[in-house]
Amino acid sequence: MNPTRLLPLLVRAAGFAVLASLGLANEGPSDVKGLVVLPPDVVNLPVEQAILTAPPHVPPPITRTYSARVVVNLEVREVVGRLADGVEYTFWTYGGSVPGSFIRIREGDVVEFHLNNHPSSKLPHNIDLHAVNGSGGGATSSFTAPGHSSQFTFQALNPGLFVYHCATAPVPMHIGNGMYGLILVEPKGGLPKVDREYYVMQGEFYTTGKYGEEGMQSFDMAKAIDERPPYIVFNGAVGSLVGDKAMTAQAGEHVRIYFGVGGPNLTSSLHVIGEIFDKVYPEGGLSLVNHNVQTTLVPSGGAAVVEFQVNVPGTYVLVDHSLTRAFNKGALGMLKATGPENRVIYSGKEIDAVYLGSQADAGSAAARREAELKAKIAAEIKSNPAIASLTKEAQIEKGKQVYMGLCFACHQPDGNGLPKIFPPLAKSDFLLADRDRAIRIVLKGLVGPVTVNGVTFDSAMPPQEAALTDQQVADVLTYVFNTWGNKGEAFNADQVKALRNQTH
Ligand code: HEC
Ligand SMILES: [Cu+2]
Repeated sequence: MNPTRLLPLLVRAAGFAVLASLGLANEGPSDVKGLVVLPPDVVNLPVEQAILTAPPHVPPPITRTYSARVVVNLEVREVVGRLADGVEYTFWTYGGSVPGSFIRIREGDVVEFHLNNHPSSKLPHNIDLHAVNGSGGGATSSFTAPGHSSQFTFQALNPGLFVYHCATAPVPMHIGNGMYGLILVEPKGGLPKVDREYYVMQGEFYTTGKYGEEGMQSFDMAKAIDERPPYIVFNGAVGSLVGDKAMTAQAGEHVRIYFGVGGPNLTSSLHVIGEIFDKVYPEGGLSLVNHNVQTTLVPSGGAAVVEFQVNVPGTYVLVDHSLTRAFNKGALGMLKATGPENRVIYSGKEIDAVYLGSQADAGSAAARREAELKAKIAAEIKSNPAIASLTKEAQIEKGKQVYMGLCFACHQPDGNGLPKIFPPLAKSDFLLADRDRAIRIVLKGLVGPVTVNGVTFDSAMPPQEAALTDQQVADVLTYVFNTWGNKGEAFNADQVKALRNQTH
């Protein structure tokens, strides 16, 4: 070892001695064993500083063909950041990001690991790397008080993609606040070359508030114990991989994603909508390769490597295929591919023609007779106010069932919608102002900006005409117009029918 390297080590060792005598760091100094005397073949290894990257980036592939002593300097910081639009959270991080910095080493490397806990931290932290063969995966040697630094050394014996995480009590809380990341131990022969590599991890956040509830949120231990997280996200926040933060590729390129699950509790059914994984290295072991996989299961505290060639341009959506997690809790990311179309591999919509299906027989004699009778009954009911009010109540009940089966997922059971995504129906001035328009929205959907109670939404509601009968549309709107403080007349199926057949 050359003297310039030795000096800081000596200073650090002396520092430990001072700390020990002051009794400052809880578990650290009492456990300090002193620097290990490394055998000459290790001492003589070339020394490298590990390149660390924040997600979704991955350090460059390792090109050397020999072992090295790799120095990793990882800093723990407690930082306030965005969990969702308008929602803030104090994340506990490795390197300032969730997941923490990506570490890339090679099988056989000897890693000199420094865990530095920033002086502004409120708590001690440590690190358990699943790539370590040894007590606690490093946790017992890395317990570090705020403003302190710990060092331990390990040799990377097993190649693979491994999770690391904090193992300080209460462990689920430290992980639940974002303390996890990935370390890749490349096999000696390296990994096959690809065009792009990305780093994505899934984790849950157990906030005291509901999904989307604005303001600063804190960790809710009771929800964590029940495994009821309001948020399940990729890379530490809702929308961390969408819009201009989406992953990118060119059509024809091979993409590799290093995917891990920090948890602390839930497993992930990883799927990319519109792609098939040409290769999966299941469970992060890099020796076994599975081919042509649609969805791969990644356990909590586990990882997988997935690869696919992006064949045609488009937006590919990365989800946990337990889909309410994706569409209601945040576990959704995107990969945008540009480049020339290949209409043989994927044609796009080729034809849109009218298809009547069973409605085509609606003109048969029996159906006509039934319709006449229904019209008679309806006329009868209309002329009898007592029956009319009873039918309205029945309609509200039936409408509630339709609402709870369909609309609630977006507009929420309390009719208040979700900030910025789904407009409210409760006391919506826009809804109540125009009954025909309300029918048309349910039938035909709605796109583009819409202002409800002074707030503008610019999203898309899918048309429901294929899913609902005229009567169901009338019922659900009667429910919506007579719930959550809304007041209005009942709707009837004829009004809906008239608008359904209108092409505008
Ligand atoms: C997949 C999510 C989704 C579902 C399901 C859905 N909507 Fe919507 N709805 C939206 C979105 C998004 C908008 C705003 C569209 C825009 O910005 O142009 C909207 C707008 C509306 C509006 C106009 C704006 C307002 O708040 O007054 C009405 C009325 C409405 N929806 C009623 C319904 C009813 C009734 C159902 C069930 C039959 C339903 N929606 C099902 C997403 C949904
Ligand atoms: Cu911690």
